[in-house]
Amino acid sequence: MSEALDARYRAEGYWRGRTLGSLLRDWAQKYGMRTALVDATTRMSYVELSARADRMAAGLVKLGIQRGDRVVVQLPNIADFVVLCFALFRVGAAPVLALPPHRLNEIRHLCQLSEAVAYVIPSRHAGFDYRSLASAVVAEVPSVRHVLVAGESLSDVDEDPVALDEPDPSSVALYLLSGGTTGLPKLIPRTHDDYAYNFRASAEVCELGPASVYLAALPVAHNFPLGCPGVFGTLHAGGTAVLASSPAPEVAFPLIHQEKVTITAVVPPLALLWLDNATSLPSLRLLQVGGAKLQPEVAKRITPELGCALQQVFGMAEGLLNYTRLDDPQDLVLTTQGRPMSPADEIRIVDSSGDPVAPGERGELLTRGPYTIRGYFRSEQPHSFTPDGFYRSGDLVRQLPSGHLVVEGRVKDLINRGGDKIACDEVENHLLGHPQVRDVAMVALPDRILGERSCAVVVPRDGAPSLASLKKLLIAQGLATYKLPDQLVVVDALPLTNVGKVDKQRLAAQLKGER
Ligand code: J2J
Repeated sequence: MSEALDARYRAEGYWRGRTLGSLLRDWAQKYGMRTALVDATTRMSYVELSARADRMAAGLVKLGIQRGDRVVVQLPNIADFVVLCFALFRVGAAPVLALPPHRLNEIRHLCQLSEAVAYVIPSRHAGFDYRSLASAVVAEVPSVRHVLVAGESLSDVDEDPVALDEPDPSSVALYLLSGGTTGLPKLIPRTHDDYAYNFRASAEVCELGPASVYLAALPVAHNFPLGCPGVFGTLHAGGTAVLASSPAPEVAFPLIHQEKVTITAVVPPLALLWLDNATSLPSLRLLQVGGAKLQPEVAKRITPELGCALQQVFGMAEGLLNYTRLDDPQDLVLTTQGRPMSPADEIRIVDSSGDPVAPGERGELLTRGPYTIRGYFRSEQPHSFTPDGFYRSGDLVRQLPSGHLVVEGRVKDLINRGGDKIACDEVENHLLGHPQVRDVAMVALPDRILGERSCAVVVPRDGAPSLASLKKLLIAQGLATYKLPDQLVVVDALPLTNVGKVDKQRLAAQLKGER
């Protein structure tokens, strides 16, 4: 079954048998001294980027990092992130792309699960000391032999290039993190073949070319700014990728002006923030918005107030990408989350028994295709995939006759806090350790800016806990900052379904009045 699909993806040219490291060699040949990458301190041509990746690859090999190894990378938007990724691709070792807000709880898990041999960090970023986090990780995870600090020890990973065997293009190039439905983040193995197609086809949909300047405003470790088309798609097209240290208007807007940025990607709360601080951004042609549902009222403001076209993007690190197209009628751009990127994407929309819904009806989106995974790394997830290899997205959608999808909700127990995904059960498990928490349910409440904010609904024991004490506990447990509840509601009991599980739908409805 899956072999037949693989053969089809190769025969039809989706998978071209090239490694990401060798693609950078092609780009260096083709685009030479054009500017590939810009960050706060560096401007690098394609030739220089490729040369630096070779030197870092040689340095990694000297450290003993080998093909098949995994390295947890937790870097902000700096040029070294990109150099390191390509260095690892050339070695055939895979980066595991952690996000900057992750803390001990997540990083320990990622290092243990991936048996990472190295962990790469900034010294400090956004007021947080990553060195002390790294010390705690090293103390707990024996596989981690090296901690490399950007701007410090990572700069010493620099040797004269050595000849390296090409990795297998069907092997894993990188691991993205799952927004997850349960527990800690799962690792999403993306191969050279599939990820190359992901960013190549995305670049085509967004009509990128050598004149394109892409601003990575979101954390570049995320699939959206990395490969949809993101930094990698921009490099494929011969454009320039600019890395912003923050998406705040006071950082991003001057960069858009100075670098004549033509395209960037944001989550809906950032789109709102940019709109509320709007100035003229004459170079900007396209604003991609995705990661969470964009309300039509906000969508409508983008072109008049920012002067650029809007593209809605409904993507997932597991694969499937839906884009509104640049020539789509305006009502589809404003009110849908786009249609699948690839002619080889297969989608099914099913009811709770797994049967296809009638056309236009709402159901869960299942998908299979040339850049969608068929399983997580080392994780038994029988519920995440169908026997014939479709990924169950957990998203409730309906499809219009044009093929465009409208996201209408979800079946997964997750809070989408302005694009940051919070698996409820993970937070609930930690909160159950609080002495004043008898029972707890995390639910999403509507929020004007975030779309959804997180609410801990607590059945107390020995007097009600404070929100501050819940947050303190989660910080002490090392949870990522975005997982802390925004709000606390104390109740006598949680509503249950007839199988005895917490009825979150009813709970959310009961809390509708909460502000
Ligand atoms: C509603 N929900 C959306 C949208 C994602 C591009 C863009 C986003 C992601 C991403 C990505 C949504 N409207 N426009 O990887 O390459 C929710 C869905 C989906 C989940 C995936 C990309 N866009 N979502 O957000 O892996 O619930 O990827 O299943 O972080 O985000 O989350 P994630």
